[in-house]
Formats: sequence, C-alpha cells, structure tokens
Amino acid sequence: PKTVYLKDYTPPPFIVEAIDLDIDLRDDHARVRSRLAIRRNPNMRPSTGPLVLDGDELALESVKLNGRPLAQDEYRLDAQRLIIPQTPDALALETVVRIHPHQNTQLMGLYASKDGFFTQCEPEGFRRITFFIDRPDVMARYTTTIHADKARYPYLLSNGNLIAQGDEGSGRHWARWEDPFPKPSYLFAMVAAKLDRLEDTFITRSGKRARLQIYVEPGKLDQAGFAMQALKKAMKWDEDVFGLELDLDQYMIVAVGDFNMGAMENKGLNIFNTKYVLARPDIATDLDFQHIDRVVAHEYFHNWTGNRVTCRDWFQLSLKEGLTVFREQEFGADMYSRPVQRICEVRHLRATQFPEDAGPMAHPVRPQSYMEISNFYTATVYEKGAEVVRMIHTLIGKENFRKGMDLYFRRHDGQAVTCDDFVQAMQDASGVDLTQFKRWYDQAGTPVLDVSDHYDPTTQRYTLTVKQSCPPTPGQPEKLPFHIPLALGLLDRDGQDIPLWLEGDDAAHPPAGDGAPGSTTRVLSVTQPEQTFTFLRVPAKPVPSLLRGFSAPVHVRYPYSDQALAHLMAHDSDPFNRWEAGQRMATDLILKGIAELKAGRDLVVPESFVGAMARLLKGDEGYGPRDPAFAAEALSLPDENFIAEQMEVVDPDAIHAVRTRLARILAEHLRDEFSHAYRAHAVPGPYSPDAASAGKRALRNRCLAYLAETQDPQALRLAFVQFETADNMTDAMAALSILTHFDCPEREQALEAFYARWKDEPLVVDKWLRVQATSRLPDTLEKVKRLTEHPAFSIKNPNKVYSLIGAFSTGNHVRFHAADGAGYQFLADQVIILDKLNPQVAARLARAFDRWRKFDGGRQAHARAALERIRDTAGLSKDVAEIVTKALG
Ligand code: B3K
Ligand code: ZN
Repeated sequence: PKTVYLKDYTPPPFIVEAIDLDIDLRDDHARVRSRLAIRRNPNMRPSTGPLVLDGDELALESVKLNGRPLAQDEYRLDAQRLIIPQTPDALALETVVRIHPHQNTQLMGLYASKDGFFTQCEPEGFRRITFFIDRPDVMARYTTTIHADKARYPYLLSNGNLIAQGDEGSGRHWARWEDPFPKPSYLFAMVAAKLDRLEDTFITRSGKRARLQIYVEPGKLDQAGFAMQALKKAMKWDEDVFGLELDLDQYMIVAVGDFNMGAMENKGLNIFNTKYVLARPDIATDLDFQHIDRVVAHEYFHNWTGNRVTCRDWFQLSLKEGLTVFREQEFGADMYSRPVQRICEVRHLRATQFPEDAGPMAHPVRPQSYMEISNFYTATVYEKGAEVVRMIHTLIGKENFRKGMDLYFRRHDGQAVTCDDFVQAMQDASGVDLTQFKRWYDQAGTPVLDVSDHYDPTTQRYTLTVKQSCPPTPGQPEKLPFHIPLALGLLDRDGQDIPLWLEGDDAAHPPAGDGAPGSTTRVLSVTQPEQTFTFLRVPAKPVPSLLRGFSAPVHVRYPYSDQALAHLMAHDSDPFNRWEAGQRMATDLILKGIAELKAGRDLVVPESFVGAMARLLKGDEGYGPRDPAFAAEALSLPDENFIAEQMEVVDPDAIHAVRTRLARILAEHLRDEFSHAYRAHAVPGPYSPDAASAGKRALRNRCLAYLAETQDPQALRLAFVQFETADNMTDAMAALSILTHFDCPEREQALEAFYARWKDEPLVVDKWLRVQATSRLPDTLEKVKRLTEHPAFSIKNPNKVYSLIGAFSTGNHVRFHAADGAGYQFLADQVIILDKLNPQVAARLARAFDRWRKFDGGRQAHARAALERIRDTAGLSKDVAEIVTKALG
C-alpha cells in the first residue's frame, strides 16, 4: 500500500460550496444523485489541474457538467477516482451512482442493518456514497433528500433541519433535510429505519428551545432514558464550563447494533453503537452506565471541538479527538469521583497507549505518515492526545485555558485547522511560551524521568535531579527534550505536606500554571535533558510524591523503598499517588516473585503490603478518602498486561502464576476482612447507577473476587448465590466474572442460566461471550473456538467480534500467549476471515500481535509465522497489510 505523508499536504485545488444529494433506497441497491457546486480554490490560483473526485465501490451511471452529459472521453474513471481534466473555474457537476448497502459488510459508507439503513463516513466513507472531494478541509452546505418504503422505513433522517417531506406513491415517502452549517463530508449522516423515538427538550442558556431525540430499536424505549439524561447533563456542563451552547434546533442520536466503533458525532445526527445508548439496571453494569454518560458527552462535545472547528487533514485528528477526550474526562471528573476517574484513565492509558508507544505502531500524537488512516484512531491520538491537552491546562492554568478555548473559537469557528493553531491560541491567551511543548505532537515514545535526590540537613536544602530520555521509535531514533510538567509534593515524617519554596522563586512573577511558591504541590517545568531543582527550608529528609495526578504521560523511575511507598499509600494528599504507591508496591512484589519462582522459591509477601491492604479495606484514617470506589481501585492488583510491559522478556505463565498466587495469599490473610467488607457494603434499596452506590458495589465485588481466590467451596457458593439473587447486572456480572475462572459446577450452571435468560438481548450476549473468552481456565481457547460456531456469535457484527475474539486476544494474556502458539494461530485465522468482510475491524484485532517481540524465542517464532501467514494472504486489505508489515518490519 501507498504511504501518505503530512509533509505532502497541499490545500485542495477545488472546493465544493454546496451539495444536493438525492438518495433513493431500493430493495437491493440505492441510487444516489448528487449535484455539486464546485469552484477552483481562489487561494490556489493560478491553477489548471484536473478536477479529481474520490469514489469507492460506486457504479457510475451518468455524469453531467453544467447540465451537459459528459462523453466517455471527457472523464477518466479508476477504482478510486473520477477525473475530469477540463473544467471551468466554477461548475455544477451532477453524478448518478448505484451502491449496494446490503452487501456493505465493511460498515463504512451507507449500509443496511436489522432495522434499516445507516451511515458511517469518518474518515473516508463518504466516497462510498457518492463521488466527492472527500477530505476534511472541503466544507460544503448539504441538502439531502431520502426516498424509501414508508412502512419499512418510517423515519428518514439526515443532518440539520427537516425542510420538506411527503408521500410519493407505491407506498413510498421522502424527506428533505438541510444543514445550515457547512461541514466536511465525514460529518454527513443519514438514516432510514423503523425505530422507536424518545423525545425531550432542553432550553439553552440563551433561552433557545432544542428538541432532543433518541432513536432505538422498536421495543427498547425503556432502555433509552439514561442516555437522554446523559445528553442533558453534557449540554448543561458545556454551557457552564466552556460557555458553549447547542447551535441547532434539533439534536438526534440513533442507536444501531452493527457499528465499527463506539459512536460518531455527525452534525445534529449522532449515530451510536447500541452499547453506548441502551441501558437498564438488569442489563447494564455500573461501568456501562458510566460509559454511556461519557460517550454521549464526548459526541456532544464534538459539536464544537470537531464540527464547528474541524481538522485540516487527518494527520490533525488529535486536534478534535485529544481535545474532546480531555473535555469528556473533565466532564467525567465532575460527574463522578475525580480521583477515581483519573486512576481509571491512567490505568487505561498504560494498558493501551504505553504498549502502543513502545511497539511497531508507535506514532506521534500527530502522525507524520499512514497507509490507512482508519488505523490511526489509536490510543495515542485519543488518550495521549488528551494528556497533551491536559498538560497545557496544567502549564497555563484553568483560567488561561478557558481564555485559550475562547480565543480558539473566535479565531477558527467554521474553519479546518491544525494542532499548531490550537496551541497558538493557548499560547497567545496565556502568554506562556509553548514552542518546546509542541514536540509532544511530533515525537513518539513514552519519555522516562529518572529522578534522584539529596538532602542536606545543615542547609535544609533538598535537591532533586531529573533526567529525561525517550526511547527510539520507528523512524525516530533520537528525540529532543520534551517540556514536561512534573507536579510534585514532599511529605514529612508524619505524612504532612511541606510548603514548597524553590530556589529561584520569583514572588513578583509566579508561574502561570498550577502551583504557586509556598503551596504544597508545585509544577516543575522539566525542559532539559538533565535538570536540578532545589527546595529550601525543608526541615528533614522528605518522601517525594512525584508526578502527582499523573501530570504527564511518562514513566518515573525513583528508588522508592517499601517503607516510603507505604508512607505515600497512607498519607499522600494526592489520591492518585496514594493509589500509585500501592500499584508500585504490588508490581515490585510480583516482579520479585517471578524471579523467585524461577529460582524455585515461593512468593514472599511482606507484612507492610498485607497491612496496607487491610487498612484500605477498613477505610482507616489516612487511607481515605473513605471512598469505597477508591478502595476498590487500590485493592486491585496491576493487570498481567501491565506487568508484562515492565519485563525485559515477558513470561506470561510466570506473571499469571505469581499474580494469582499474590491474590490468593492476600485472600487467605485477609479472609475475615474481605468477608466483613463484603457484608458491610451491601447497597440497600432499588438499584441506582450513581457514583456512591456504584463505588460500594465495586468494593464489595472486589472483596468477593478475593474470597473466591481462596478456592474455598463456600466462597464460590457465595458468588453463585450473588449471581442468582442479584437484581442488577453489575452484581450478576461480577459474580459470573469470578465463577468463570474456576472449574466448578456453579460455573457451568451460571453460564447456562445466563444465556437462557438473555439470549435475545445482544448486548448481554456480548457480556456472556466476553466472560468466557477471558477465563483463566486452560481450555479457554478450545471453548472460544467452539463459541465462534455458536448461534450467539456472528463474525459480521463488530460487537460480537470484539467480545469474543478481541477479548480473548487482548484480555486473556496467559491464554492468548500460550507457549504452543495456538492462540496466535487462532487469531491469524480469524483476522484472515474477517479481512474479507470488514478490514477495519480485522486490522484492529491484528493489533494484538503488536508486542510479539517482547516474548521468548519460541513464542516469537509462532507469532512470526502467524503474522507472515496473514501478510501472505491474497487480496489482503491495506488496513491489515499496514499492521502486519509494520509488526514484521
Ligand atoms: N470520531 C469518531 C471516530 C470515527 C472512527 C472511524 N474509524 C468517534 C469519536 O471519536 O467520537
Ligand atoms: Zn471523538
């Protein structure tokens, strides 16, 4: 496949001012007529080049220029383009094409699903609907007319406002929509379907009444209410926090079960995976509810960060995604517990983005090249992109950040811009120089901070030396130093924060961002390869609390003693770092245990660790905030994936054995405490997904999981009873996720009962597949293979694929990385099958091979063979080709 480079960007030679689309939906095809008002880009004059339109799988029926049909020799057509060599400077171009939505298994462009027709255009799907200049810096006004059978497709929807509709005989009807805002083609959407509709209204702060509508599969209105509340919360929040109001009279969300990713922010007509809309206490877990809140908010926030101001080109994807994830995170922090949200975000970043940054697909937040842009909807662009925005927020401070946002919209509303434009607005609004900071957009890899310290009791000076480095990544052997905001505090012997006075503090010119002189958390600007910071008036040697709140996406190395970690765990005023200290302790313990195991010795668990866990459970003073949600997180051991990343050569069996052993030792030592906490955190009354109740359930279910680790039949019985008696999916699923790991009669009984009860709820069936795919039992792969034949599974449905195959390959470290290579072979088989149907999803699955070089020679040989087999498959998509060639490269 051909590589596209950022450095080759040139503005479009032609622009489309308006598009009038007419889409006629028939039983086995659709006919799409489009009229484009085109003119040469005035900024590109003089220009004489041909007019080139993108098109993919379109059967061209006719093409007219200014009303005159073009003869065969007046245009050229290839598999991806329609080229018209001779055109006036302004023209009307009309094309008629035929497409086949029922055969569209890629789910890009216009496709058929159970209840009707849906679209997905980002990033390059619009060209699968009609010929167009399909790039985000071409922004046009859209008018869309849809024709379809009235009984089968009663709702005909598109972006903007409904301006006319009617019947047209033979049981058919039509509707015409007009979007008042010019938009890039990737934000186009249409739906023709039989659905149920939930309606509500929202009065914006300037007094405008907006109609809100959520469309779901017939019969599922009772599952749409939570998403509607989420939408209203998000609308209010964006007004309060960023002063941003809805700019439309009508805002629609449509849920569809066949969808490649989570959701899509099409202007005024969001299309969502059912997973992020439908919820009811008996079928959705606390986490599902939380995800709905966040995804609904995310797509809504895109209306300003993405739609009103969009991306110049796809290399700038993080301009909208990083910023919108950041906004979504802040919304989450305001709606739920801020520290717990932060912990989950960092856990997720480390589980997905850090390995990406250390593997063959490593790329900067603004990539410099791609073969297939769909492969770059990554953790780096999204999550690291959000961290980069967060660092700007930290460096310039909250007020300046808001000013920067205001300036960004003042300057760029209605434009397609770059990440540089965003940073420039932040710099101009704050007066903080962000020149060096911008390297975060262009250099890949996770920087490492090596920190050492020295305390001099005679002068009461405490000196920190910080060295930064960044490992090489593909195409980037050397890195320049980053501008890293390092938030930190110093704890005294009693666990109290020490006021921080830095040598060189200038009281007259305090830093713009967080942390003024004398405060107990300061943000150090690390900009050099090596730098020292001296703190004054430090009465005794402190324990440093480094990278508070995870102020930068970096690794911090500092030689903490167990004692120091226990001190931070008990006293740090920064809850994130209290959690972090526990995770560090557990990771060290497991890594040491792995070395011991290899030497034939059992794991030794120090009393300090068990004691800290016990105090967390009891919610002892100092171990606060007495927040059960926090305790649940702090009691969770680091994932096997995370531990693997900390090893030179990964030994998945040893990781699994030692981590499981540690859980068992803890469970045996603290059996009474876990039992007690399990009983103490029962949540009375009817289910509610609110943060406090969810936190109690999380802690309680964590306790249940530990109790099961004792393998005491009574504990497994307890899990089974919880499964059977739960009145909500959170508790039922927690119990099932425990039972799945143990070869006991309760396991089979529960799985069977669960399927029998829920086989008609696709989203619950997804949970059933996932819980089996992630079982630690040795025959899991065999079971997963059998499940691919089960009527509950369909390789054509992305949710099913992610729940079974995706969950096995990314969520079952020990079984996927089996020494005999069977897991790798299975994944290769599935990627090859799926690539013929849905290359985007196939490529995503193939990413599970990313880290294959970190394993031993035997596993590497199996992984290489699997990757080569995929690579050598005839007719491979460029999506999968890019992933496997980079993995092998
Ligand atoms: N912008 C979409 C992602 C589209 C991905 C297409 N492969 C969802 C989101 O980030 O909000
Ligand atoms: Zn997004």
